[in-house]
Amino acid sequence: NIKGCIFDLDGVVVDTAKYHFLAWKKLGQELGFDFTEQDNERLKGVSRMRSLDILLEIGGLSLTEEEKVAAATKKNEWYLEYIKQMKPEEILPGVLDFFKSLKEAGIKIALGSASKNAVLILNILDIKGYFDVIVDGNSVSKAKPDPEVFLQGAEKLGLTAEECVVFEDAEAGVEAAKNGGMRCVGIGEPAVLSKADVVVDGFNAFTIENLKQL
Ligand code: B16
Ligand code: MG
Repeated sequence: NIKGCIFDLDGVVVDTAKYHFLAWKKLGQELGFDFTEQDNERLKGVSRMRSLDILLEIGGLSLTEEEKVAAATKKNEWYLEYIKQMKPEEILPGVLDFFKSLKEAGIKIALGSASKNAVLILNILDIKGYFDVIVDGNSVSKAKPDPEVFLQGAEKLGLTAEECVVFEDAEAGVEAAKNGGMRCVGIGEPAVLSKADVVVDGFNAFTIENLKQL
C-alpha cells in the first residue's frame, strides 16, 4: 500500500541538468579544458563539491581546498543566473498532473534532492506548495547512493520505507532508494537505471494506476 512518493528534483521534476552542465563547462573553460555533455552524466545526482572533484579529475587538475571552494562558488553563481530565468513551462511533461492525482488520492509528496538550491527552484517554478516534506542538500550529510536523503523523507512524512516510492533519474539515486528498501521508478534510460523496479521516460507514461501496480 503506497502512502508517499518521494521525488528527486533535477531530471525528474525539471531539467536543470542542462544548466548545471553550462555552468560546469564554463568553469572548465576558465580552468583551460573542455567538459563534454557525456562527462556531465557523471555529475547527475552528485553533490556540488563531489561534482567539482570529478570535473578536476577529468581536466587533470588539482586545486587547494581554498581554490576549490572559490571555484564551486563561482560555478554556483553562474548556475543561479541560469535558473533565475527558468519558467514554470520548464516543469517536465506530466509532472503537475501526476502531483494533482497524488493529492486527490491522499498520497503524500516529498522532495529528496542533493541540491542546495532545491527550495529556490521550487519557488521559481511555483510548485513548493505541492510538497508535504522537503529534504535537500542542506539537510543531508551522506550523498546518494547512501539512502539518507530518502529515509529522512519517509521519516518526515511519518511513513515506513515500504510505504514509499522514489522517482529518480540518476543511477546513484536509484541505488539510494533500493539501499533504503524503497520501490523505485527510474525516469530515463533502462540501460542506466536497471536497478529500478520500472523505468519510464517521463510522467506522460506513468499514472497513478501504474503506481498502484508496483
Ligand atoms: P547544487 P538532484 C543534484 O540534484 C543534481 O543532479 C546534481 O547534478 C547537482 O550537482 C546536485 O544536485 C547539487 O546541486 O549545486 O544545486 O547544490 O538530482 O539530487 O535533485
Ligand atoms: Mg536527479
